[in-house]
Amino acid sequence: MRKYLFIIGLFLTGKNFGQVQPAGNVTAVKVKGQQLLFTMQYAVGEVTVYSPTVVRVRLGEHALGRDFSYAVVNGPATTHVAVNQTPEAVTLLTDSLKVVIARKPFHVAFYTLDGRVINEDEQGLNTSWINSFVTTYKHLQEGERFIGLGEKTGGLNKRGSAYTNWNSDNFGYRTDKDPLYATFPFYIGIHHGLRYGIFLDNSWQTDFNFGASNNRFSSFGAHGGEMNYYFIAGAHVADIITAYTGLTGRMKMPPLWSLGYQQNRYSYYPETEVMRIAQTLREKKIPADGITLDIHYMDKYKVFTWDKQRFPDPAAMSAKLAQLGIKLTVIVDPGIKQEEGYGVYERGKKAGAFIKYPDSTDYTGQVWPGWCAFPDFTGVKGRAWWEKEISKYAGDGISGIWNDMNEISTWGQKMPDNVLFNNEGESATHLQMHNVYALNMARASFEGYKQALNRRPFILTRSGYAGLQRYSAIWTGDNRAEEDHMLLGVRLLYNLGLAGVPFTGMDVGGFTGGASVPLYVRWMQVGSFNPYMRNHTAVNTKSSEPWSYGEQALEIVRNYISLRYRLLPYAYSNFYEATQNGLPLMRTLALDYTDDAAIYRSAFENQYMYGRAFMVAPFTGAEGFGNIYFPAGSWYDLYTDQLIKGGQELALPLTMSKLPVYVKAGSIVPMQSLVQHTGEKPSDTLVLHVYAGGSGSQFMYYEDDGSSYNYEKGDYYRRRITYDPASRQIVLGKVEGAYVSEFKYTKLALHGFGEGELTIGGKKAGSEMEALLAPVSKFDPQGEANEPEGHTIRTVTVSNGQEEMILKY
Ligand code: NBV
Repeated sequence: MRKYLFIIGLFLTGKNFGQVQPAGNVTAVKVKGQQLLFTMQYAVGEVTVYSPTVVRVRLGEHALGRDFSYAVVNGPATTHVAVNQTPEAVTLLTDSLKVVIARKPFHVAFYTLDGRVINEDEQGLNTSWINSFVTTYKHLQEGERFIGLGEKTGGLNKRGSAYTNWNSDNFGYRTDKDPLYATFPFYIGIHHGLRYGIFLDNSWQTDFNFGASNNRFSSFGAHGGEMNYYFIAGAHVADIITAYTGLTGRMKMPPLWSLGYQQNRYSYYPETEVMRIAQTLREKKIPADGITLDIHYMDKYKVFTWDKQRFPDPAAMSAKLAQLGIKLTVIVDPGIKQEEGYGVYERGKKAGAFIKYPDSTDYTGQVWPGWCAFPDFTGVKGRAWWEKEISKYAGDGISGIWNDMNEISTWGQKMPDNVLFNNEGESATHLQMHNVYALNMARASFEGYKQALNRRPFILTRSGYAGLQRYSAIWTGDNRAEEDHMLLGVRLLYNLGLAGVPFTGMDVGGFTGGASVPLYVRWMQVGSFNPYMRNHTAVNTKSSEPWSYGEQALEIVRNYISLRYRLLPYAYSNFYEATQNGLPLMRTLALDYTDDAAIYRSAFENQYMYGRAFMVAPFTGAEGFGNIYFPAGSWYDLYTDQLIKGGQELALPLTMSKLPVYVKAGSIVPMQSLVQHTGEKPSDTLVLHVYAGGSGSQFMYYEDDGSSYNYEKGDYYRRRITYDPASRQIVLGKVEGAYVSEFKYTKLALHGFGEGELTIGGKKAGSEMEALLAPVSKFDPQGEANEPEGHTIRTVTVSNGQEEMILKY
């Protein structure tokens, strides 16, 4: 029937259905190695195999343009592809996929090698254009779920929702707001035990529809440019993220200090106030590594200047803070005040660094400093000028750059469509460049500041686009100090993780408004299990430093930030993993328990994994009980070691002093002694917690100097730790890399291993019994109930050598 309608449509309109223009039938196919070139009645296209699991589909209505992307940095790898042509279809066979491209009309379907449909165009709709808008429609599979899409509100499962990507400033946004600040046009579909990713690499406004219109199709499209998507197959969600970051790149090792606690407010000034905050952190024994200066540090909000009344000698202040182990991050905005005599502006003007109207006058918009010009980060000239200007902060002792307002946000003015951007030499309008502006600002800040510092800079951005992880961490902007925001924040961060961005955070405590004491405490607890932890609040709000909510809150918050510091070896190793395979620290349960329906329920969708070992169940306030879902396997209560069987939901008592955190049986967790900042040396013993059970696990333990790029030349310390219950052994693998570990000893802390004989390297080993996990037993200041009496773990301490070491039990 549909076929007939199509033919009638063609007949009536010549070639299209009213205004809807399909690609039509394939009229010619050319095979070029791993690539197929298609000519269709009303379009042209390419289908390119990037790897056995990654296939790119590119379609243009008339011709294909320059093949350029700000997101994708790696091209196709040479791989084996068999092509088979029949009058009906062209089939591509890779080592993992079968791709069938039907000719009449052009229709793409992806299959497993045993013939199961993973994803296919919706028959009759396929890909079509309405003027310059292009959309691809995909058949909605029975029970299909959708996850990902980066910084998006809503639940874990996005089925039934539609989203738009257009980077937007969102002061105090609602928890259902769309779009937010950043664009990651990459999602993962899940059905019948299969999963796949689709990355629509198109910088124009893009729209995604996950069955929000009906039960027939999902769709994705753009307001201009080409249909240009990557289909990624994978047995596990993790494989898909790895393949996606294989295309868009991975983060580099962050400076170790940036994993510490960071204290913000809009704004700390003058210098005496900054010093007071730093000193109070130390006096109150709140471990911390950073303070951030918001816009009031500048002279009348002019970027790259200091208000000399408030901060007479920034370098001297940085040096004093360094003595206390505190690093400074400063905010920068893209708006450059148009003012004669302001060197930054004048040099930018001379360099031709600003975005312009077609008549070559600078585009101007009003923001903090008044009327401003805006750098063109999408071209070499603009970036080079910015990189040079930003380098001046190195002399002021600044360690981090915080990129704000880069959507671009101005005071209520709409940026006109006809503003032109360099676009790497091929001028393009605002409509095409809007969503990639911030990515390129982060890029210029990263590249400029990396060079200026000659060590790892900390870069933070509010807005961005796919590939951002190569340059920057991201935070989720101006949230509100409300319960739903804390929970939404968790989902935003794990969604960003699914989009290949591992270094993520939110304004812990809430930006607008003021949190209740219980919410504040909960938020700081959850924040301690976020990749990037900074407390921030707006101007004219209640103070939000850990001592602002009373003694009891202070004590609990101190405990959790301290725990974060003890877990630094675990977090740092997890960041290393992100540099290798793109996997995030903060993981939705859908990453490992993809087909378990319970994890998608609204009651449980905020639970997440922090690395492979910890499951965090966030609660917002003073509830006495909470429902927690335990996925397959077994789980240890972090505080009591009580073992809980997976595959069930439990109503458990909650106490304010403890965030529900569970350790997956079989996990390996390295910890260090408590330090007040990352510049302070921990004790010489690394404690390696191993939790009996499951099928065991592997953990790549990683160390380096925490600040330079020498690790790229082999100056790291890496050791694979394997716990294998089948052979009843724990193996500390041979050490790799030239770096010497900070730790002389490893103390194995064995949870749930019983009391049988232990041998190390074949020799009987003495072990000690410790009441609970030492640091954690002191963890609960109130010594509240539910700590089982007499619970013990066994510890064995070994000297760290270079060679493999086997512990048998
Ligand atoms: O620079 C001030 C704020 C900053 O504190 C906040 O974190 C950003 O998201 N900034 C927005 C400017 C606008 C605030 C209303």
